[in-house]
Amino acid sequence: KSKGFPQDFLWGSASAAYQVEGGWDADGKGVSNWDKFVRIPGKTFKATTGDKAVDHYHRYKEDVKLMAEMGLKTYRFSIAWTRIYPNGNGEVNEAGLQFYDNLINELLKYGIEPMVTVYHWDMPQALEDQYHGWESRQIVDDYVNYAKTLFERYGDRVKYWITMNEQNIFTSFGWLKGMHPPGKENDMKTFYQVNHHANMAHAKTVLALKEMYPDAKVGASFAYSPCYAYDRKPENAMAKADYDDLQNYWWMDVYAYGRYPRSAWAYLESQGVTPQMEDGDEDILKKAAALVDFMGVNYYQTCVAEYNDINGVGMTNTMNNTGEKGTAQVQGVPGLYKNPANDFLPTTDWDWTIDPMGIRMCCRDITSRYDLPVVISENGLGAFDKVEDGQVHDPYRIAYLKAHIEELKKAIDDGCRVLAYCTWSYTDLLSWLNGYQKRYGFVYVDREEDENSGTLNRIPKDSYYWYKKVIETNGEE
Ligand code: BGP
Repeated sequence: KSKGFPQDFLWGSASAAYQVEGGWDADGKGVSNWDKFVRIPGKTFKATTGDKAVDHYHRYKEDVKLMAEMGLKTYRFSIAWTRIYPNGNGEVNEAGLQFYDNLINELLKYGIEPMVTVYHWDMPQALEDQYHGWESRQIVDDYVNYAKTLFERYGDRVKYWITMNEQNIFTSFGWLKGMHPPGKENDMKTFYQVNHHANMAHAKTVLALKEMYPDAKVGASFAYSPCYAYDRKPENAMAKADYDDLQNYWWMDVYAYGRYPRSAWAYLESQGVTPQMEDGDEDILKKAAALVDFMGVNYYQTCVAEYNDINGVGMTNTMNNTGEKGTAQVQGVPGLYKNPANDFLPTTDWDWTIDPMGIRMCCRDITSRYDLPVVISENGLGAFDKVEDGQVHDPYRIAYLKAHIEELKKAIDDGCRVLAYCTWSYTDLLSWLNGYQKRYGFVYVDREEDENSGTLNRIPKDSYYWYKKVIETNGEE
């Protein structure tokens, strides 16, 4: 018989500041790298911006009320650094601090546990201008200073903290694929240096939090795509091992063990791209790793690894950012691996595989490799939704989430400690590269790509009412 979900399981849903808030210059907010990046022609799909997004900044009360009616146990959201420190450092902006006070208090009023992401990709542009943001070691102190300000202000009410969202994605898209700010391509050397800075920022943030609030719960959120070897050919099994070392353990080992995987490090040495470390860094990484409470996992899909010839495909091949099925191209690292499609799995309109078992594999791997509890900080289906007679019927989303929750339950039966499950997303919101029509929410938002069309009215979808029952029955629905 299944153990089922623990009684105190946190059924949740997630968002990120830039994707929902809007109010991009409201009440003293500074300009972020994304505010700037989306204004570069051709950088994002349909030249959509988050200027207004879904106006959560002004409508948070309405959004939280719907959460309460749904019975949501936790809401994961991120804080915009530029609201707190418009210039990244220096003077703090009280109005920005106040906004998150209000949001947190509104959640607590209804008994919803706030789960706060310190950084979900929106870097103050002032720090890009001052020293190129993540590329400079100076970022570490500014990051920790910003994080401490949050802990001082909200630490009495916020127990769950996520230091950083998907470091693997924002760094690879920013320095290898050219699709996130600062828009660089194939800059391996900087990519690894930036990652070391981010790891130090994460680690020092963990140490600072635990010093101030020893009982707080903290971890980083990692975009985890478990990987299958293409077939039983030994060279493809090796491709999988390379993929895991360089794409998964390269980050998770740092969060959990405080060290880089040895074989990945050796590969970096062979390429002349190892990051520069300072004396004492390893010690700090290790101390933080010992204090981390969970691994945050954003799970969307699995992938396949196949040996990639030295003249093979690279990282800058086209992604499907249009929702036109079948347009994504294979990406890879020459000499190591490439990631072909998996014929055994269905895909979304954006060519992401749909593989519920993958969520169980994430939990299993983290449990056996790190023996850490897991917080599923994102999981969801991006789809084109339609309003019909004032309703949104999204059986495909319900099917997707239901199948993943069933596999999560099996992971718990397998002995994994899973603390929370947050769907992506709560309301519809901006998809960084895909605009507003790739929808993930339980709550539909009437919004077009154009800032000025759409009422921004909220309509709970069928999945909203379904998830309400999931929560009521503690996952038995
Ligand atoms: C994750 C991000 C989210 C969100 C989600 C969906 O990588 O943490 O911010 O955007 O993916 O991705 P997309 O919007 O590309 O469909």
